[in-house]
Amino acid sequence: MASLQGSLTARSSSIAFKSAVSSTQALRAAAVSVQPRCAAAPLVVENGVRIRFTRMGRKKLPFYRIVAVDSRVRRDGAPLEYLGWYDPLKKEANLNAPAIKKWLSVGAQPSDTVGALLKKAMKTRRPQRTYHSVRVMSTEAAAGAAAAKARTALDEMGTKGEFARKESVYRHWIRKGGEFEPEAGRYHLYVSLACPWASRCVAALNMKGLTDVIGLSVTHPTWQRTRPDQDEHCGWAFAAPGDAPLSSPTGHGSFGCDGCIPDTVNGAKFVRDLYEKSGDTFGKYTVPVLWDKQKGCIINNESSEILRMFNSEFNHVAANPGLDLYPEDLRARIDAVNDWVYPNINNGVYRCGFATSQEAYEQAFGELFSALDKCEEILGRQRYIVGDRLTEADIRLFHTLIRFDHVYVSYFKTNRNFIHEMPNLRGYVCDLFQTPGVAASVNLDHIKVHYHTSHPKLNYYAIVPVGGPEWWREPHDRAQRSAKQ
Ligand SMILES: N[C@@H](CCC(=O)N[C@@H](CS)C(=O)NCC(=O)O)C(=O)O
Repeated sequence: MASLQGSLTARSSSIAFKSAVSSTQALRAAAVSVQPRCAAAPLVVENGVRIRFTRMGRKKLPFYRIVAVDSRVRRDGAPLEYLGWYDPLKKEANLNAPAIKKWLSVGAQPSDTVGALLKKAMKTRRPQRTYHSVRVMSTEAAAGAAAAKARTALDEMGTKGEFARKESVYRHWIRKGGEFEPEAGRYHLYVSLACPWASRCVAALNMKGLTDVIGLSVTHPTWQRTRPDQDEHCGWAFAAPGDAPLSSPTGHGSFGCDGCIPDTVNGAKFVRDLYEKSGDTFGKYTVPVLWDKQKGCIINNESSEILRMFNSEFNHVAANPGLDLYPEDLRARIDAVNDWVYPNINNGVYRCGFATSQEAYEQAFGELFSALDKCEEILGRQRYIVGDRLTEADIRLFHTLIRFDHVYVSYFKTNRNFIHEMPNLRGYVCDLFQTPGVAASVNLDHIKVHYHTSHPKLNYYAIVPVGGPEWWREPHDRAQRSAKQ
């Protein structure tokens, strides 16, 4: 059933699955009959459990989580278990098949829409099977199967050796009058300062003056085995300054805990614990994570959305509410810049570094440097990437550029040239680094240590290159740059 996971085609149809899921009595009988064989974790027939979508995402950008809920509790009550997601725009789904099977086997009823999706998944991956013929797993076995699949970004490969990053799963929006109110003290941000996506959120947190209002935890930069007794997963671990240094997942090196901030909200040891607490047992377990202390769950793990919420939703409690990183009059231009900077630069460096074929790497490399050349040209004319005002597009671009010379050039093989050799980009990085709030979102040690010590496939011995000077601390003349647009 692990094969349920993956892309779905829109067209498939099958009556075999339909007949199976609609026959509740048969399922209940199957569940009951299987109980004696599941002594370690007996299955209980649940009444009133439904498997349905909950809508996430933003206006015109629907995105659904698939959840098991107790239909007798409030519609917005916490789900019994989080079972996957469905992106209707991309027609992609990710299903925790063992967990879904577990619920179906004890009589949970899928909604029509979820039923149709499951039918498509069955048709796409196992056309010869009906649901009845699938072996029912115990809860324990299902958890084990899910854990064995726990993934990291390095597993997200297309068929031609290209890195294909998956969508973030948690997409709730904080807004006044909504389910998630923008209250001081209610939310907590979990990050790694090595991660460019998470660091953009930290920059926004600092720049908007939200550090007294939204809590922060910072992971150790070196991934650790998170469940060494269960599976091979390696991921983010929490530590406190002064804790014993950690080694790489292969036991190499010794990396201190300076700059880490432990989790005082949930007492989690790993970021994975936070996802599991939110009912998500099949990864990947990424940062940033925005946590709602009131509801006790993850509400958003998509950095571009967290950044925007920090920008616009907390102004009544922000120390710097006047700063607008996504001003109305520039939105179309900011979106247009993000549209080519994200695939070619932010994600482009990963597409170079994680490629497993020469063709995929060269394609990404070409697109990366064309986009950097375009930035260099634009920044010769104007101070910021969208014009004369600093916007979120600059924060997003900056956090890739600051990692470039010390990590990406060698580690991700993006070695046509360094950023410090491109005069406009060099000045631009200095300018942004020296903007209040930004430097505190950069930790070069965490950056260098994370990349070089966390992926044994790419750097087995976890040797961290020494690297050159921190040239972005030097003076620059960007303020004199005219604002021709
Ligand atoms: N789309 C996400 C991407 C976040 C992401 O990929 N974070 C990486 C760190 S740079 C991560 O946590 N990876 C963990 C893993 O791959 O297991 C965002 O922008 O927030």
